Amino acid sequence: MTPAVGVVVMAYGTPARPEDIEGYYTHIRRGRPPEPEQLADLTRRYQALGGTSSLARRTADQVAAIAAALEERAPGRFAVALGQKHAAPFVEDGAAALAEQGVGDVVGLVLAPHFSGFSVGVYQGRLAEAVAGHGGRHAGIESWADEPAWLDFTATAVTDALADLPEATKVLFTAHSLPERVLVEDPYPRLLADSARAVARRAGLAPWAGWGLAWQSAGRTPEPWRGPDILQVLRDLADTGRADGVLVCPQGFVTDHLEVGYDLDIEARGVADEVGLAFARTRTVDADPAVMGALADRVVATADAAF
Ligand code: FEC
Repeated sequence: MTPAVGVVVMAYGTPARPEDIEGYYTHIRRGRPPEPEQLADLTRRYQALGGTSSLARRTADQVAAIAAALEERAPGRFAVALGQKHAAPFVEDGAAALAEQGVGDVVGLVLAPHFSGFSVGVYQGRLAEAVAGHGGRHAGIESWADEPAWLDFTATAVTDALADLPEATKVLFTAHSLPERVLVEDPYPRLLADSARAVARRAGLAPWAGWGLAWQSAGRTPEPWRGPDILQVLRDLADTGRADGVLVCPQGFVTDHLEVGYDLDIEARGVADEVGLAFARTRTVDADPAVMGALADRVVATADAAF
């Protein structure tokens, strides 16, 4: 029996081997190869994680967990494929794999909670075009940052981590920065503020004194990127003398990868050490069964409404 509905679970992608870093970086730069210094800098960051990122394995675990949850909810109804933004299998490969199985109706789910036209919008746009090219229909899940299971998971991660930190610890919710020019009328900053507020409320954090928002991993381009950057926030916080520690909650990411394992665990921790703040960051969701199950529920609801 052919499954009735396809699901392309979409993720960023990572170089499989160190020798793939240049091609990957070129893809991120829309076909422009990086300068030698840029390539050396990125290679150095991957080396700090052991040569490559664990993102591929972690994404595979998430896809398997979502597929298993869908099978439990509706045996035989869904066929699941992986589609990545910057590494094979690409979003278009995921759509093609489903078309080959004869599946025409496709739900797109991005493994990033908050919608931005520049991130989730691009994934869904590419998938919609690919599915249409195979004569199928596409329905995209835009944002799942209000998902109670994910908010609960994140709040518990915050309270667990706070238990080992000084009483005067500030929680900083971070997400990937984007260029200011793409944020005009984009819901991304509002969605991030909303989910941070919801997590803070669940975790019982004091309004504003106990938590704040920061941005991370801004691109290395001259144009303005949304701030304040986490590294600056750490320095400013230390200057005020109002906190003894900081807990970073990378709410914009669902797993440990370069932007978490390097930009936070190495770079931000280094700045915190330098300015004398205790530092920790919350665990990421990875393949947490409750959250993966909730995402499967969203897929089912989207398919029921669209097809
Ligand atoms: O672990 C890994 O190997 C990959 C980690 C990784 C994730 C990720 C997520 C997001 N990015 C977003 C936006 C941008 C914009 C640019 C950009 C550039 C890079 C580079 C690397 C990289 N990103 Fe990424 N991103 C990850 C990795 N990202 C490597 C290139 C070198 C560097 O700047 O460090 C700038 C592109 C341009 O030049 O136009 C913009 C956003 C997310 C979160 C949503 C998502 O996961 O899709 C937004 C993971």
